[in-house]
Amino acid sequence: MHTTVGIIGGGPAGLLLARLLHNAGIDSVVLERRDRGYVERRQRAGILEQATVDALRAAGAGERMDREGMPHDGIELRFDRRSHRIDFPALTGGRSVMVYAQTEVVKDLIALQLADGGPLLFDAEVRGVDGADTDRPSVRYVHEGREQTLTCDYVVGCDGFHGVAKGAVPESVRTTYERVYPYSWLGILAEAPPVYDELIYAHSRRGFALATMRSPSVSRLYLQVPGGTDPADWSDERIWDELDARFATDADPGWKLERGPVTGKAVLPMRSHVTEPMRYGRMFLAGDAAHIVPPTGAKGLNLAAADVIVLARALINERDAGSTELLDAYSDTCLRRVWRAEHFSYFMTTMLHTDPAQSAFETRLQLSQLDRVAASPHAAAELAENYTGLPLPG
Ligand code: RFL
Ligand code: PHB
Repeated sequence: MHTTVGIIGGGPAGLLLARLLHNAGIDSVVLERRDRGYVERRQRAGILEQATVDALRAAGAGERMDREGMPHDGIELRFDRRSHRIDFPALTGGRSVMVYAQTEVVKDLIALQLADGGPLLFDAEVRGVDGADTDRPSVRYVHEGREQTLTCDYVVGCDGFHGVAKGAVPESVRTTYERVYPYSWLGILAEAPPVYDELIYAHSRRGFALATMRSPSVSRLYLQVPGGTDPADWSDERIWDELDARFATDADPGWKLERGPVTGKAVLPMRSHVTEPMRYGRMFLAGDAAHIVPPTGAKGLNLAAADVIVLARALINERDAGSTELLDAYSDTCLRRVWRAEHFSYFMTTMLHTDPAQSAFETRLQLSQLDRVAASPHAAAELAENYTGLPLPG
């Protein structure tokens, strides 16, 4: 089989790239290791930046998002038993975000691709990329029990942090930057209406907590826990009690989360990681395959979308104008945004979590930083601009 763009991975990056290329009349094949049900149910991110929302709409994938997504104009910060709201549109000249889960974005993109797009193969595990630095790269994969080869004009590794594409870049040209945090998140999904219509990020001596949502009747909640925590050690009651303790605020002393059946529970490690460059010959890396951020800044999914928007434009430009200028600039263009998001995610994470080894001095610095965000419109605007996301280049 031959295609113009061979896409490894059917997560948000691979699926959105396939859609953007299809809309421009460029053919692609998406190879996804897992089955459709698994990919559609995998609980992950929930916040779409303005630019991601705009891009999904422009790609013709925004219809259900506009019907069911929940536009949010701010977040609440809780610290030192106080509450402070960050008003996004007021601080950023009108920008906001949309709460619409990654599972739903993925379902919408899969449905479109299967309806009228190029091949999207599930249960197709890629084993390796050959000849990435030649004119005719190829992808080796196993599908229906047989090893097969897809030859391509370009290969795009959208295969996430544990994918194989990165491994096709020789060590001698690859640099990685990494930080692993000494804590994890315990995330739950609960059949309980969110008590409040915005997200709440809480800093407390007991550790970080986040209240977010999936719909008007389903809450998503996170607690900072020690790395290596077994979710089985946390009974539902212990989780709810701990969440209430971390969100406690003197602004509303009787405030409690509404409880309901817990339908999912998982521990997520926290990591920052960047692989540079994001291109080797005719192979490009996009999304988590090239970079990971801790989820405190809600940037992972949005960075994945931004990468493939930049890449689709570059591939279309190469076809239409015969110029590789944008493809040549791809890695640098993306990495500028990636490093901004890396910094913001690190900033949010270290400001809001309690490192088990941190001193009382460091706790006072965190509270001072939170106080600054609450007191200064300049500091709040810096947070709001990063959270709602910078405009895409060009
Ligand atoms: P994905 O979504 O990981 O998709 C990669 C896809 O590639 C497939 N794959 C392969 N396919 C074929 N052959 C192979 N050899 C393959 N190896 C892998 C995988 O099955 C998968 O379908 O990457 P993508 O598209 O770059 O999208 C990035 C986002 O998914 C990610 O940044 C965010 O979800 C990060 N993230 C979160 N971000 C947030 O902002 N808020 C969150 O609450 C949040 N929770 C999470 C997360 C990431 C998690 N991971 C990756 C462990 C929770 C988890 C568990
Ligand atoms: C989520 O809705 O799962 C979510 C929202 C914001 C974050 C992380 C996760 O910072």
